Amino acid sequence: MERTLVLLKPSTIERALVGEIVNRFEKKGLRIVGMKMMQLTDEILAQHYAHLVKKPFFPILKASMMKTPVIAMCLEGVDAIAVVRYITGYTNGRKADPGTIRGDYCMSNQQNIVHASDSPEAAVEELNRFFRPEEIFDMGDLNLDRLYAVDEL
Ligand code: IDP
Ligand code: MG
Repeated sequence: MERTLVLLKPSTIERALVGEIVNRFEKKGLRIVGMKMMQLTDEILAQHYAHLVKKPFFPILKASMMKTPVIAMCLEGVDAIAVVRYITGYTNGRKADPGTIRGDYCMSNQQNIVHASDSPEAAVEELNRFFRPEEIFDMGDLNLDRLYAVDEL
């Protein structure tokens, strides 16, 4: 069982797509084990997008990520990190496959609806950055027998 971070970006909030995007992850069978609205800051974005701070588009990216609060989610499931990336789709919404969130809901390379952790290491680091331990909940066996075969758990 893995946990991964998803951020619903300001473009999702502004376009009133929160319910639709949350619905996609829920319907897939990923369990929401943490969820909160928060305003991002210069400091947290410099950490979160450390690999991009020197890119010419970083100031625009930062401003777009601070335009409204975001919704941070911790999603849980077998292989959740890879599954969430797959559902999210390619970074640029214009090139993302139809059926993926970015492919279905955006036209932008930057305002691309969601962030999703890209590796097990990133998931641990990012969940620690966005959530306190007590903000992530242990759901135990709830619904697992409906979501998986016994030998998948
Ligand atoms: P990812 O979100 O698919 O993991 P990253 O390369 O980690 O993609 O970039 C993080 C975010 O930075 C993207 O989701 C997008 O919002 C923005 N971004 C990445 N590359 C570009 C670019 O070339 N132009 C503008 N924004 C970009
Ligand atoms: Mg990334």
